[in-house]
Amino acid sequence: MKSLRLAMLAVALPSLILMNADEAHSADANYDESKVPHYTLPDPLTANDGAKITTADQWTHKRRAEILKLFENNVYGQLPAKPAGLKFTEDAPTENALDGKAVRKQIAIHIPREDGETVMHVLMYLPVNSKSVPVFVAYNFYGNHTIANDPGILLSKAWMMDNDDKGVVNHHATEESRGTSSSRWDLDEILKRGYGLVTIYYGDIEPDRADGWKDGLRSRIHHDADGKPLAIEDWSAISAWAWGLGRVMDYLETDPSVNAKQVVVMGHSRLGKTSLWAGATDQRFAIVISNDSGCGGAALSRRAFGETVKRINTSFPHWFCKTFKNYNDNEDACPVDQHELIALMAPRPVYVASAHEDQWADPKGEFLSAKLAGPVYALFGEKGVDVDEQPPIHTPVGDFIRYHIRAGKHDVTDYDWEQYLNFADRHFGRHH
Ligand code: GTR
Repeated sequence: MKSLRLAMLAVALPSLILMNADEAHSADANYDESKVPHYTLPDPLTANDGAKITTADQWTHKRRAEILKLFENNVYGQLPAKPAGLKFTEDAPTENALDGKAVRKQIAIHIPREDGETVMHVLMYLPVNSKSVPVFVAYNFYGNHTIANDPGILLSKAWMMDNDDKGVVNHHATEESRGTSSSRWDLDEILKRGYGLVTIYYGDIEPDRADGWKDGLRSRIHHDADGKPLAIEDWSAISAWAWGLGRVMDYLETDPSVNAKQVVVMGHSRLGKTSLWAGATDQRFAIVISNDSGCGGAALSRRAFGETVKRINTSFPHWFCKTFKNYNDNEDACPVDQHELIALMAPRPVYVASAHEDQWADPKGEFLSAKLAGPVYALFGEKGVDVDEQPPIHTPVGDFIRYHIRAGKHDVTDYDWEQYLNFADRHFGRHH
């Protein structure tokens, strides 16, 4: 009896012990390339009716919409229409900031709902005397006040994940939070190169937790873009966040200091998944950047390397739509894979970046997605990733689709920003 109890305890124990993130990651993830299953990817250039897509026109007018629908129905869910009655107000007076290197603007985007409004608090740093400058738009993880050591940034009042390192106490930011994410935002370089940075806390749209929809926008908008009823699980947190980026774009189109035709949407990790989905659903974004976006982002789901569909749906049931759960341990059944998400950017420039120590995000799967979107870009006469093998670290490859893997961990570094700025310069015809 005693030994039976002990045996039962031993079985139960692993789930009782609190694992740190890396241990939790390795517990049920494959990191062995030889164990990647054999898979066949869906072909972006075969239409639902079996017809071959051979021209840019067929892609634009037929196939693109099919793939977009497949992603809506199977991965991220639907999006509502742009709401009527959006309002933009100043959250704080526009001032010089960062020792005179920038102008700081703080704008509130008021999104009307049936029961009031959702407000997105936008922080912008623009080069001094900006007129029609290109900008990077990116969500941040812990509030605008974390991205720079600037006491003029309004402290976010929104709910956020507890995090000692970020000075978050009882799910709210404190003064200690200021500047705690500044290493991820190479502001000096961005401004020096003549770009603005526009950033928003993603939790303004929906708190990032399984029941965050209750407090977020998703439970307050009840119709999709076609006017059909929209249930909570018919869309997703990622769709809601992506849709929010569209509202930021709506604002940017009204701001003469910004060139709305040169807006780059960028995101890291879960927010990289979000920037890809925003770029796919809103073609006003001129360039799309995925930094270490991994599973449900740039990485091919069918490789099941590192984080898998089952794992992500279990840890983050709110990120994707209801149907995506059908592909737990069943990736082949999904009618799309993530190379087709990259293809939805065509012919706009898209950048996929990986980090060498970020095997959880499957750098090789991210590379393959970037590469395999190439045939769609070829229809437009644009080159994608023109090498067959994943390049060594610090060797960006590709033209309209670009890819790099850098040394180091899951993060955003100055190296990443330097590549993104070079990429934007080249495609916007700017020289440095
Ligand atoms: C991890 C998750 C990844 C990635 C990451 C992040 O826990 O498994 O898919 O999104 O979080 O957003 O930092």
